[in-house]
Amino acid sequence: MPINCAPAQGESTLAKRALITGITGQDGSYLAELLLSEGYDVYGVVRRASTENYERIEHLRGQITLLQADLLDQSSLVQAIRESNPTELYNLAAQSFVPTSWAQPVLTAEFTAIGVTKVLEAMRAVNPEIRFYQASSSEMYGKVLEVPQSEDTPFYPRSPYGVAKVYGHYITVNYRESYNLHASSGILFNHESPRRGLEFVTRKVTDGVSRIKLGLATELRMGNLDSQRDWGFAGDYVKAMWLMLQQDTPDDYVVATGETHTVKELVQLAFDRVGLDWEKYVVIDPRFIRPAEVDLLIGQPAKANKVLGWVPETSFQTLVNMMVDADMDRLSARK
Ligand code: NDP
Ligand code: GDR
Repeated sequence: MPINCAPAQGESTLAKRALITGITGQDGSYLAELLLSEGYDVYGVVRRASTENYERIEHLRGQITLLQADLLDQSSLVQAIRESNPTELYNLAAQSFVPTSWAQPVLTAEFTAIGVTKVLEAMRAVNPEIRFYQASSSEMYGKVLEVPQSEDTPFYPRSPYGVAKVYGHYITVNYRESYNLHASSGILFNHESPRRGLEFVTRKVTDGVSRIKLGLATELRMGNLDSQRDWGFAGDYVKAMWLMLQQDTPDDYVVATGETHTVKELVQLAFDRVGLDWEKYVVIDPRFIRPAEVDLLIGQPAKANKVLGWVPETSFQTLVNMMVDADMDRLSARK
């Protein structure tokens, strides 16, 4: 049953309708905004919780329809697909935090790996003509076998999360080849925003810096400052997801900026933004060091540039400034 209904719209076979799993997450919220602006009827899968967790989509509540389902419950997925009758299905739901994948490896495999098969099977049962997007990840490259990483670089995942994403990627490729589905896999490198979860490194840093600046904290405890990531802005990256499903032919694409930065550079830039010296506040805490690290990620987005016409629009510096400013505003308002 729908939890809230968008204003009544004329039913038309031509209407573009999208179903998003993971709509309450960072990417789901930006994708919902994009699809609404493109004239779609937008539906989102939410899972039942004792308290609602719709902060990122609160501003869209009157314009989207939320349906209760869970990645692990096949019949609920079938029902959500039947009710929304989508032309496009974006599978963004996952257990997405890498450290949790060591603490909860089985759950991560069930959500992030098997969950993809459940969504694909549900989609096939209801309507195999639906165009499907799978949220694959640069974590699949792990201990990288090539620099930079492209669609042809072999995978070597370094966490239970990375392993689960490799499964999700290949089951998408396999269903495309086995059943001739319009199923595409976006191999997205790290992308961030003011809506990023607080446990991920960018948001942890921008939130931590803001707390220190405002006198709400005295230190920032961090893990490995040497790892390198190719960081972009989530608002730019959801456009690539949508573009993949507008192509005549389904395919796999790397989505990245083609630049890499260390965690230390991220920390420096964020502290610089509020005029503080990071070395006075950052403490290395072994609790945040991972059992196996992904040292260097840098993507080669040439195919997405060429075929999709997609280019990232937000620089690393702009991204960090945007996130620090948003956290400063949020925390100042609470003081
Ligand atoms: P988030 O962690 O912000 O969001 C994850 C979403 O999945 C939430 O809406 C969550 O719901 C939902 N979810 C989790 N488990 C289930 C379940 N069992 N049933 C239904 N829904 C569930 O992730 P992002 O938005 O950052 O990422 C989106 C996707 O892209 C994920 O698959 C992630 O692994 C992948 N990805 C992300 C990258 C990034 O840098 N952000 C890069 C590459 C890939 P709830 O709110 O209820 O917890
Ligand atoms: P990642 O993102 O593991 O790349 O996965 P995260 O921001 O958690 O870590 C990036 C790098 O920062 C180092 N690091 C720390 N990380 C966290 N979270 N907390 C710390 O205190 C800290 N100190 C240093 C990490 O060791 C790592 O090297 C993200 C997720 O969004 C995945 O879902 C997605 O698939 C990949 O990006 C692409």
